[in-house]
Amino acid sequence: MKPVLLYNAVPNPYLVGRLAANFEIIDIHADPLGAVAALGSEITSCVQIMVGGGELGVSAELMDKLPALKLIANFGVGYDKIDVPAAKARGIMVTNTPDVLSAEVADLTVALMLAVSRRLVEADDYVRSGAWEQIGPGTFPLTHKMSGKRAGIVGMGRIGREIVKRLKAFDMEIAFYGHHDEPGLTRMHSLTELAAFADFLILAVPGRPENRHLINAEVLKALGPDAYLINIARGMVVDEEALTVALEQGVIAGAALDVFEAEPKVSARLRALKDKTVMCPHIGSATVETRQAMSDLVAANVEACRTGRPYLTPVPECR
Ligand code: 8YV
Repeated sequence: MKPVLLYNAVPNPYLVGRLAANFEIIDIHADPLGAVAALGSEITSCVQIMVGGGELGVSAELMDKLPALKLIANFGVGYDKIDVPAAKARGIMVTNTPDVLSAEVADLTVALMLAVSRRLVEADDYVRSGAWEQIGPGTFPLTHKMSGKRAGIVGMGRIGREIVKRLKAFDMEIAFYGHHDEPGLTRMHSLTELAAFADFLILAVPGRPENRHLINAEVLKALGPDAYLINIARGMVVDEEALTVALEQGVIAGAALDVFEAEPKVSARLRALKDKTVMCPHIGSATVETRQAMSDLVAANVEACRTGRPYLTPVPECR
């Protein structure tokens, strides 16, 4: 059987099971370059396919060690850690998993908005710790309403549109910042304008270099002391130091974050802000159902490579 290299920690047992039917699976995620060097040229010279999740990528250096590489199949929609220009230059296809996870990530966005504005995590702790019983009924602080408020969405792609569908059910007034007009939605011309409008500023842009630190001290100031930042995109979109300062100083009301600049590392200062933040360990697409749909799409792209049929979901740069 031909080898498939997994460049990320086993992304999904179901996917690995599917791949194992046709390939020998070699997991190199712990030390990709070292592992490839240890494999020996009789194996590396016939590796055509690599599979991995969005957390770890594939460098040009790694691609150089695999002369027969044809496909890098990313288990996720975001492929910011893969050196796509290097892949293109070598004629290597990169595929991702768009669409199948958009609804899931939008669901988590709504959950985070409610969690941070209604302080659900603290409320849970209030009951669980016995504080409610000790201090008495009606003692948990009043929180803030989400329905009818204003949502500003940064990025209006597939996930942004799914978020819009859901927020309409909450009677929210919605505006966005993005490259193109969107029928029926107000498009703001600057991020600070969107931030000043929003009670909830939601990040749904890809982790491209031009999006690094889009959310900085100035944007956070414009967002203001009654508003929340929600990040389900990529950690690098936010200047996390500026966000930490803004939260510490009450420049914004709170933040709900599924992604972080140096994940899985999160600074102790940010973690300490329990009354202003809700945090998740990058779980936007992480349900059994959605991870299975993502796995099926990765497996279909791998199968296309194996059988020479057209790829299902090449990333835009490789189309
Ligand atoms: C995953 C993601 O966490 O799709 C993405 O861009 O960030 C996620 O779905 C990741 O790719 C799974 O390893």
